[in-house]
Amino acid sequence: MTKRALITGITGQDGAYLAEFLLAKGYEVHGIKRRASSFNTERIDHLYQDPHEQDRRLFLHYGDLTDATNLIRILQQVQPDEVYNLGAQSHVQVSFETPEYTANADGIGTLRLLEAIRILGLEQKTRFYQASTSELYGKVAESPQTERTPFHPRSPYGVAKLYAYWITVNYREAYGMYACNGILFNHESPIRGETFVTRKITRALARIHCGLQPCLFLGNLDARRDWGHARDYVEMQWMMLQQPTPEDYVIATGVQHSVRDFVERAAAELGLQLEWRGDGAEEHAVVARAPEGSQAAIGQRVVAIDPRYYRPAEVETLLGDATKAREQLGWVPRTGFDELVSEMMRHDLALAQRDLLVVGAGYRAQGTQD
Ligand code: NDP
Ligand code: GDR
Repeated sequence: MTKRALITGITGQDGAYLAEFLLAKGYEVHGIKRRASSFNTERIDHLYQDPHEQDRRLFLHYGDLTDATNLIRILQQVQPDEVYNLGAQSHVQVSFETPEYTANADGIGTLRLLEAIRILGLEQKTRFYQASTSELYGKVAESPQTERTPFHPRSPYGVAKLYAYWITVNYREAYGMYACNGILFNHESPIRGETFVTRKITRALARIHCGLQPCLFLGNLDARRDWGHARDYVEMQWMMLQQPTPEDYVIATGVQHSVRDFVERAAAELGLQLEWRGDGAEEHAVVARAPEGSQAAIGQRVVAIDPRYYRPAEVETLLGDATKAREQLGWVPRTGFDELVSEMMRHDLALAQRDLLVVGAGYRAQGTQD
């Protein structure tokens, strides 16, 4: 029997990798996409099948986590074996500006999905994955963080996800549902949203190298994260739903780097050597060495601080201990930090080179707003 999966957030980074992974496993994949005034399916366009094709295995439904009736109707139609709740307003800084919407989509949205499963009597059939996050730890109580580390979220996003975490646990305990939380640490890729710090760095440095942009503005360079590759992490989302009993798992690499490290490593990929000067809000990096052909000039100030990117409350450091996932799910992170940065940098260099051609032909290149 072909298994059927429903993915909320299929148009996002993880949704795209997960859809590809499940299709390769032979699943029929249904995804919820939001109505937008412009195309928002770029990440899954390579998987798209024309509705007139025979033996179609990818289906998209219009919907939103803030619309309960819509979710009930989609679940009733699809009758999924597995639901992956990846949909969310996922940007931490933006959540300070849209706290109520973030709570609605990320927190209550999770409740709506769980209730839809219950209302339709699918509790025994449908397995549920909740995209929980290392942001739950926030102001960390211990390091590294495990499934037993207490939570102290530091943003409206983290607080909304805290509700989603506990309501998932509660439905498991109250109704015997197969529902679990993947507490995933930061994971990135060439299709990471352009305003998350890693992608912002690789895009901007590639553009600086090509002469398309003079400088990259960042906030807290000292923030430390445990960065892995999204492609590796979605496999664990699936794995969590294939176990005999539902449990919650930390997924992380166990290696930590600062934002500054990420900048240096990404610049090195382009052959650029940076030199840091000043401190605090005055800290900046200039080019100390550049390869032939680079448009970045020696001495050019290419990284600077813009306090606009400081957060009202910051998560300074996160480092995961994924021992449980390693022992029970066979988790091994395949992609290390250097390889991750290198893959993202190569991808964004190719995009910048394409933009250079576009600009050379007299057209405007892609936006750089963050
Ligand atoms: P993205 O921001 O790339 O994708 C989020 C997805 O959610 C998009 O498809 C977006 O649609 C959709 N979405 C946003 N709001 C709604 C809504 N109201 N109703 C329905 N769909 C909505 O996130 P990622 O792929 O990086 O992350 C996937 C999930 O994992 C998120 O829940 C995130 O919070 C969580 N997470 C992510 C981590 C990471 O490091 N990437 C780490 C830990 C947890 P659209 O394309 O239209 O905007
Ligand atoms: P995060 O990711 O908040 O960890 O949430 P992000 O890449 O946005 O920030 C990481 C750290 O970098 C610092 N930083 C900046 N961040 C952004 N976006 N832009 C900047 O200019 C900048 N300068 C410094 C931040 O202050 C922060 O400390 C991500 C999201 O995917 C969440 O959905 C997910 O739950 C967590 O990862 C795990």
